[in-house]
Amino acid sequence: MDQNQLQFIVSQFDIKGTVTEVKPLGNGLINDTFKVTTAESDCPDYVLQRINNAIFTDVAMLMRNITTVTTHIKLKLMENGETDIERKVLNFRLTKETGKPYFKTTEETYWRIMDFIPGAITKSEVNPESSHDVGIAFGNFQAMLADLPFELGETIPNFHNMEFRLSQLRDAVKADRVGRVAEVKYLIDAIERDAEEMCKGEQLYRQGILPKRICHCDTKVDNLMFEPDGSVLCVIDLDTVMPNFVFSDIGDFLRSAANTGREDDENLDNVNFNFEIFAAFVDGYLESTRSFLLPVERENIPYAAKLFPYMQAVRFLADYLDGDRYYKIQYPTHNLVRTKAQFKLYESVKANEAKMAEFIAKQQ
Ligand code: GN1
Ligand code: MG
Repeated sequence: MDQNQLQFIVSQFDIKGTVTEVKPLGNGLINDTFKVTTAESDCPDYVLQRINNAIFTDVAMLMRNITTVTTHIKLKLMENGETDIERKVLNFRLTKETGKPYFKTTEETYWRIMDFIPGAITKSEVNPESSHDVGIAFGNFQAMLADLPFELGETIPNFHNMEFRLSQLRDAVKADRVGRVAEVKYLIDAIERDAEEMCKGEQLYRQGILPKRICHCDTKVDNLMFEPDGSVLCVIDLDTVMPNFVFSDIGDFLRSAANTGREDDENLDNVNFNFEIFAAFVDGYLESTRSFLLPVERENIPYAAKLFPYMQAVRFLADYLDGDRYYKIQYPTHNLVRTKAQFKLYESVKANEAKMAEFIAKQQ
């Protein structure tokens, strides 16, 4: 995509200032993100994103969800007397012509623009102190959305449904599109051994014991903005905000934050569960969710911690077997390397299960 095309797209939106540059930003695996710089010091810079509409097929619904959520959060922050609200919730710009929060090009690509939060930073790691703050922040995020008076759509149906993710893997195994099944048989077997147990969330839901609440559903560390002093500002990447089990937000954060290695670490010795990060996060999360969290949700936090590396291993492996059509990859075995790293993390979390349960039982 060249500068002229990008600048043309930017010019469709109602923004202030003269655009001087549009350049790639961040490392998301799904959407393409750009930083839009403006010349004037009193005009904000912006973040331009191409929405991956192969994955998010209903862009109008997706943007309606996001607008509903950000408007509600803005209101809550105001009610709570917060200052600096424009740094604590994303602000989307509308198009000049249609007043919609997204622009569709003649080639049917979809774009949106939000204000860049000046001075804010992202991180790929957290320490126990910031993990505690993040626990509070995600708990608050769920608490603020607990009384949302509108229903949100599922932007990706069955997104964190473990039974569905396993069925996708089984389909990929059956189809064996690119002839990779034999090579990873041992991984498939290891996944299948724990499959029934890992579908506990769906089982509890069907029994009417476990509720769905509005969750972020992509709470990895990269999707948080921090002040340079380390305090948490807000969550970004709201495409997957939808009704789900609270496990989603707990589990996906720990999957990224409490991993001593990288999501795609080739050296599995680097990959282990960091209990200290877990403890700090859970302590913060329990503090800010006191008003609504049920015992069944609280008791299953260790399950949530296990579920997400397990689910991510299933998703990466399914994509590997499917010929790498979902996640962006940097080299041919990238999805396999990611699978192994996530499965190793899963095993390490599993080894900490009793310790996690004991910690939670002791919390106020
Ligand atoms: C994707 O878009 P990004 O990179 O924040 C994915 C998440 C995965 C994550 C793995 C819509 O998130 O579910 O956990 O990659 N998002 C979607 O890093 O599938
Ligand atoms: Mg992201």
